[in-house]
Amino acid sequence: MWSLLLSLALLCFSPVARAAVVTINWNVTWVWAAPDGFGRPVIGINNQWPCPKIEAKVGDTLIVNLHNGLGNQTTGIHWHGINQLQTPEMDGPSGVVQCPTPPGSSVQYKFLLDEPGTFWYHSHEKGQYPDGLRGPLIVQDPNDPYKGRYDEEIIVTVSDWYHSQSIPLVQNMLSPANTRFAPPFPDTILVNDKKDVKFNFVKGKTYRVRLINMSAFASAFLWIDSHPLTMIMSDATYLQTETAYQLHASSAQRYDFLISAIDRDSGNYPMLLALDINRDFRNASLAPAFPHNQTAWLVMDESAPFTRPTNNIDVWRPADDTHFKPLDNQAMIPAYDHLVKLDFRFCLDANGYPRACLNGKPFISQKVPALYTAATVGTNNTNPIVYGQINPIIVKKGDIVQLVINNQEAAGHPFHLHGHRFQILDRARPYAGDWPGRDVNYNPTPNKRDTVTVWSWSHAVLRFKAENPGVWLFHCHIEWHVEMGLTASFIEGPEQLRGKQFPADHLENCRIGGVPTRGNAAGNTVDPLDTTGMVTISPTVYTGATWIPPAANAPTTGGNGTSTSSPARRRAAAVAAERIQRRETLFGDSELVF
Ligand SMILES: *[C@@H]1O[C@H](CO)[C@@H](O)[C@H](O)[C@H]1NC(C)=O
Ligand SMILES: *[C@@H]1O[C@H](CO)[C@@H](O)[C@H](O)[C@H]1NC(C)=O
Ligand SMILES: *[C@@H]1O[C@H](CO)[C@@H](O)[C@H](O)[C@H]1NC(C)=O
Ligand SMILES: *[C@@H]1O[C@H](CO)[C@@H](O)[C@H](O)[C@H]1NC(C)=O
Ligand SMILES: *[C@@H]1O[C@H](CO)[C@@H](O)[C@H](O)[C@H]1NC(C)=O
Ligand SMILES: *[C@@H]1O[C@H](CO)[C@@H](O)[C@H](O)[C@H]1NC(C)=O
Ligand SMILES: *[C@@H]1O[C@H](CO)[C@@H](O)[C@H](O)[C@H]1NC(C)=O
Ligand SMILES: [Cu+2]
Repeated sequence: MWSLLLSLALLCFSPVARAAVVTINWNVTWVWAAPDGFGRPVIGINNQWPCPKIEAKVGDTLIVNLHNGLGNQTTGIHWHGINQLQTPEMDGPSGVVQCPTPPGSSVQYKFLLDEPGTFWYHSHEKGQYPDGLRGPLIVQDPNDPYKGRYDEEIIVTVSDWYHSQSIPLVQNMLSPANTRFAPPFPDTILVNDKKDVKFNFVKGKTYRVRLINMSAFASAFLWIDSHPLTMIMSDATYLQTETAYQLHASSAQRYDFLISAIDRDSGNYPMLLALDINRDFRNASLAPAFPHNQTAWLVMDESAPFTRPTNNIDVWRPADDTHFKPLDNQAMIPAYDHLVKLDFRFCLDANGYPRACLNGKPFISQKVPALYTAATVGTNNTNPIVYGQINPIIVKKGDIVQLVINNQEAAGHPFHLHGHRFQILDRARPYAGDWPGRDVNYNPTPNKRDTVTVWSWSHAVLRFKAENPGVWLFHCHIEWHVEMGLTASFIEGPEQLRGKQFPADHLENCRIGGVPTRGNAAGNTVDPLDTTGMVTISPTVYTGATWIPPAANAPTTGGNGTSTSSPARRRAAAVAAERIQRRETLFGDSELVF
């Protein structure tokens, strides 16, 4: 039976760690919800929304049996921040490490929770997660170094929220008329998927807050009246404690901090959360009032007034997360074997559609998921040509990679790497320009994260060890920019991926969807170096996660990709667009161009 059943069970892998297998059965379904008073269909789990929190402990194995009960869309889940050691096929991105899960089908995810921390999960199927399919994933640490410093913990999620569904939002965005590359602008901000949240605090107690930013677009600021934050973790890295007064979390980032309800506390304290619309962050006073803000409350005394002001914040000076020190004091990895430099700019494709380019090219989905290509083209899998235009970067197992991102646009972008946590050697100030092309004095004890915000017209320098064979995406975590192509693919340890086997249920979903599982990006198993049939221009008709049966889908985008769609694909897109009310005002606000 598919019920929300969480069986903490079985198997002691080792008597010391007492690791468990945590099994969860999920049916992904449409649900009607009105988190801010505006009703709309959202994507939930087991007919409920908000989606459930997953909680387990480090060393556990998590099994999620996922059934797609959506009827009209495909799906797939990414476990954000989880390393997926030896299980790259469980990482989730559809079309890259697995095939989309068709409606009526199931897929099993099974992987080790190798590190403690605050994580989250979200759909990684086209632009689907802003429709609601995301939630917290907490991995508890029996050996938490801060154990004893807090009494209880709470989760605070922040998210931007849209009244329209993702598919029409992206269709509007991916139009030649969108000459300013504007993403959809959110209608509101949600805290714990609600409005008007109150957290009951007991005087004398200290709380661990796990802040998760589940935004599709906007970064959030956080400030709590009269209560400084003792930082203990960013993403899944324990920090040396440091006091912060304001935080800035970009999409996908997490912060853990302690706040104490000290004895002098009486009354109620506002916690202000505001979406950041100051696009380049160069000048904190450029956007003094943040129209999408929400006041949550730390409630000590329900009968006391809820009146303390929050609009006295006119300058946001959040703590600089790249200056936080990791608790383990790990030094900067001293040298690197492989330099990867990615220049990000918006760009237009041959059809005049707005895209986001890395080194001049947007990521374009291919016919065969890249991990399947890596497994099936033999020794040719070290040749980037076989993967098609997914911005492939081949990295040898064991190499130290220095990854430089030059942001050549006028807004900050949060970049996320799957399968790793990287050291942030440098994150230059806004308008610092490109990386100078040589190493400078870097932070000797850099913070480690899986997502870093790179400021406008500036750069960041990251280092990591490639010891996790797989295909790992590196992308901007603004979901709308992913749909524009702002993604590169690390093909890590290709030698180790040759001949890799895939679970039968994963392969079955490929069969149902008509997705080839062998050969190069175009499915050529005879000559992997023959690029015929690879997709080189994104289709002009965007159908997102809309389910299109394989018969209706063929022939798909062939050759150079300009035969953008079959009649069935066009029909499906038209129907999807028509069903959902379009927001004509979408690009109305000229101040908010990112
Ligand atoms: C999933 O939920 C849908 C919608 O409620 C229902 O029709 C379907 O039978 C469920 N499937 C399973 C396998 O539980
Ligand atoms: C969440 O991330 C978005 C996108 O980067 C950012 O604009 C917003 O400020 C973040 N929210 C919080 C509370 O940090
Ligand atoms: C920041 O913007 C404000 C408002 O436009 C302006 O008055 C101020 O001079 C700017 N500061 C800097 C350092 O550019
Ligand atoms: C919060 O939003 C309101 C309404 O848009 C605005 O008047 C106020 O200035 C905002 N507060 C902050 C601190 O940005
Ligand atoms: C790549 O594949 C071609 C065609 O099968 C083959 O002739 C060639 O030897 C392969 N190259 C490598 C480096 O394995
Ligand atoms: C794509 O191919 C078609 C037909 O083969 C051709 O007419 C068209 O000019 C090509 N477009 C581009 C941008 O290469
Ligand atoms: C799928 O079904 C949902 C719920 O009925 C609906 O809102 C949506 O427009 C449908 N179409 C697509 C393409 O999602
Ligand atoms: Cu971006």
